[in-house]
Amino acid sequence: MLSVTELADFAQSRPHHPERVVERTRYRTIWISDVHLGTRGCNAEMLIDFLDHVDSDVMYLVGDIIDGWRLKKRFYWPPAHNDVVWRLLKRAKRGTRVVYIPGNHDEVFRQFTGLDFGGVEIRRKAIHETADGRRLLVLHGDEFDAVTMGHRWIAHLGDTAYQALMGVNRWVSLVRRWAGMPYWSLSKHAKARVKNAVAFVSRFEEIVAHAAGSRGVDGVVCGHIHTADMREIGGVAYYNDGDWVEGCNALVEHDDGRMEILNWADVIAARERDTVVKLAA
Ligand SMILES: [Mn+2]
Repeated sequence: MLSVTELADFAQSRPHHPERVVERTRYRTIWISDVHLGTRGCNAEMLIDFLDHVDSDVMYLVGDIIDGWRLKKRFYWPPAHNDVVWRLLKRAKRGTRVVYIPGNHDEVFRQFTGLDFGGVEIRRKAIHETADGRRLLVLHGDEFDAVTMGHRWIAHLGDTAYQALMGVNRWVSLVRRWAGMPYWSLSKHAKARVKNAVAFVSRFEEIVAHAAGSRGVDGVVCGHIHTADMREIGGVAYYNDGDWVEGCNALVEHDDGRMEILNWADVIAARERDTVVKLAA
């Protein structure tokens, strides 16, 4: 478990899972959000694998990185979750510009807006300029909950139902891993089939894109709804960087400004297939 002295002594501390020494794929920008450290649903090992394989000039942490709501109810902090924090701080130390935009689950950090901690800039929102000169508004997305869902208690109610679904999801993942099957998210597939969930997602996307358009930017990057997506909505580029509970996604910008959504479970599966082929050859 992470102690305060350990965090203060971060420069000397070592991660539980050592960093892999592999050539990292470099991007201009990386966005991740909805990691939900401090919950059992968080796929910290997959995120560690991601962080060890990629690099970027700028990295945006688009909220819900740590789940303060869950931690308050029940303290859960395995070494892998510590290792994620360690890697994020290490990146900032190595020269990546890290911008942390707290979400609703880690809103406790919003009071530090404008401050820099260990090279991590804490902001309420940001404007990112792409290599091809487009201006993107970066925010978590819970700002629109009042419009999409009514009141905040509904969000909490949703959170409880969501935690229950995540519990089932975790068991499915464990059984699949035990059976040697690749990662697959039950909840992600369930959500895609439930009409209300689909309607909610598209309504959220439209509202966020519309709000961004009225602020005069070319596009918006957000998280919050755990549904990675990139598409044009009413002349505004809408990007959602997904999550690390169900999807294991990141949004990346290439050097020419081209954007891409990475599905890290697929990347790992492809890498493992390659290894098997090489071993067989
Ligand atoms: Mn959120």
